[in-house]
Amino acid sequence: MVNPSAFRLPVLPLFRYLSSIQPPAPNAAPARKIIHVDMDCFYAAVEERERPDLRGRPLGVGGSRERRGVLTTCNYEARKYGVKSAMPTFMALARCPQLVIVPTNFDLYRAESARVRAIFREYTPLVEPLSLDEAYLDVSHLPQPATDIAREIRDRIFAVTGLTASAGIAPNKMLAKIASDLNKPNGQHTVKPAAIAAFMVALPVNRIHGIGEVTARRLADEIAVQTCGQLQAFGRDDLRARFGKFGADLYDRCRGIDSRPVEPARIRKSLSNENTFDENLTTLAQCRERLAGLHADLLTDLEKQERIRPVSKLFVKLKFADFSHTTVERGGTEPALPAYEVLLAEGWQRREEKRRVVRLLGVGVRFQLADQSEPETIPKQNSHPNQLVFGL
Ligand code: TTP
Ligand code: MG
Repeated sequence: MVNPSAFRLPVLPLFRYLSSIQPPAPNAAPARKIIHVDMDCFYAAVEERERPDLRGRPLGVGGSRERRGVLTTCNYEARKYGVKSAMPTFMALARCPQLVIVPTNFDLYRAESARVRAIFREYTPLVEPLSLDEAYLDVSHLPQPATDIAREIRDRIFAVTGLTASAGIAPNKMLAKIASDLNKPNGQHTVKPAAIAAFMVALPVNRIHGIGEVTARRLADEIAVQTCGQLQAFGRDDLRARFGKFGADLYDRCRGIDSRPVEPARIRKSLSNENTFDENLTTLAQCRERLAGLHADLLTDLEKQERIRPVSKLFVKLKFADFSHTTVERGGTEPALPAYEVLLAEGWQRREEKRRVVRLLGVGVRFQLADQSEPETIPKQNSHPNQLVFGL
């Protein structure tokens, strides 16, 4: 005989459960869909494509041993021997004597990078390049799952360039970038919103962008933290007290929270360095002396920020004591000091009266705009207030 009470619904627990389910807040922001694409051993892959005879052999791209060169990157064959980016070539050859070294060809890498970016823009205007071989894409507005979009983009890149790329797909930039490394080369990984908590628990803290060796060591030594899960035990104020403003960011990052928008690049058209002097400069000799210092800083900035952008023009700017100013500009690809001295002398001639002493000097370069299809202004970030949460 079956006991009828065995079939009774557990009404009260069910009621409690149902009333505990919160309807979505009407203004809750929808989950974003961010893709981070990173080309595989980019420069080396381009070189390998150009020289099929090198395929399958360990390959490094960079300066030769004789010229005390350094590798920019190497292919995956070479990585098996412990060869790495930024390694001095002599050291790379010590680890892998059969390593083939080819010099860099930035024109070619730039051209390939432009073709890849053009593919990205077929999908979204919200493309934020991080370097020639890496970019974030915001595809929140597209109805397809971002995982499928990423696969399609990687297939398109391969069809157009013959190069492979890896991708990370997630609701924010930090997670997408971490994820793009997980199935490298020629793979992808998706972190769905529901999987973030579990994903973060075991993640080593040094995977968070901004945590370098020094911070990682401090976290280990000072608070015995190695994983994001362990870091979650610390309050925001505590982390801020220990690590400053970055500490507050850490509180969010170790939970997988990152609200930074994808910011399409504003293409820098020029780079310059100028200074207003405490005391006006009254002779050309004084100006030349100051020019040399400004020029040295310009070269440093160029090296750091725009190492591979081709220069098309050089200019010198002078502002006079009456606040009028003039710019002398010439076509040129080499920002060398003598060229700037010529421009300065010409600008100096433009003083109309002897009283017009110089209060500001500037030196700069204008860049060739290689990819004219690049947007020059930042398109407004789309918001999608009525959008449902689409699957990643
Ligand atoms: P990465 O994406 O860091 O490296 P990669 O594309 O060669 O390899 P991976 O498959 O791991 O992504 O850098 C992109 C390109 O930037 C790389 O091909 C060469 C260049 N680069 C340098 O010039 N110096 C460097 O120290 C690094 C790390 C890269
Ligand atoms: Mg890469």
